Amino acid sequence: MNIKIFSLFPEMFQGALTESLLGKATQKGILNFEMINFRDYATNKFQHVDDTPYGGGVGMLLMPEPIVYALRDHIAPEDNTPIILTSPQGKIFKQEDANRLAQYDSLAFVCGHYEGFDERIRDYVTDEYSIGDYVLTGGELPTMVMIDSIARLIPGVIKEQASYEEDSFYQGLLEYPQYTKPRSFEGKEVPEVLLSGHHENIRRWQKKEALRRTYQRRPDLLANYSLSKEERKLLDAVIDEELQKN
Ligand code: 4H4
Repeated sequence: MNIKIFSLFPEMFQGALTESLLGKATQKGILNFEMINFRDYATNKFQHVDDTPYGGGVGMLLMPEPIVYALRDHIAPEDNTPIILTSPQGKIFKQEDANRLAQYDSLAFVCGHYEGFDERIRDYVTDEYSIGDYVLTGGELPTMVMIDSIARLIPGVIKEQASYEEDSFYQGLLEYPQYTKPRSFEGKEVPEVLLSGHHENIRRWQKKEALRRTYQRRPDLLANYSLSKEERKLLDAVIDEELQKN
């Protein structure tokens, strides 16, 4: 996958895209990142890319020319590459969006910045996403977050493709509690069932505990989750147990 990133601060991506799994995937040729600084497309001699808002108001807005000219210079009109703008006004980015975007051969990200951008820029992008209901100083971190969640779905980026298929949000529930060595840590024991070697009992325990965790922490996910007969029975047992605790 080729990923073009349009940002005023390309050096911010050093590390996030060059280290660990994404760095290794780049070395293997699975991922390719292109950094484009749209300040290079500013139309004034001072290379300004933002200006004050018409109608007054505090802060500065990114002007349309630098971004639009940079997009036009790097993405052909007939290209079906998704052009993704990051901003607090975007659709909340979810796993299903990562799953969809991971299917493309190329993606482009426009990092919003300062206090916002000229509305006309929205006519030149295909998607607008927010990573959450809070305001950041720039769109670079949201772009890194989205790229990370998308790239890990591309074959060869993470070792075990199956591992993401068991991911929390990939299946619509939160992950069950996981344990590794030692068996006993400061008096805290690994659940016996996980040491039993009885795979069916382990599978059922993991499913029940995923339902419990989702019930406790994210009832909204449960509301959208289609329960199998077994899961319905396990969830009923979880609810009974939780009600008895309180
Ligand atoms: C844009 C800040 C608009 C404030 C920005 C406004 C996010 C986010 C983000 C830099 C940009 C901010 N981007 N998810 N959350 N004045 N980007 O906060 O319209 O409120 O993706 S404003």
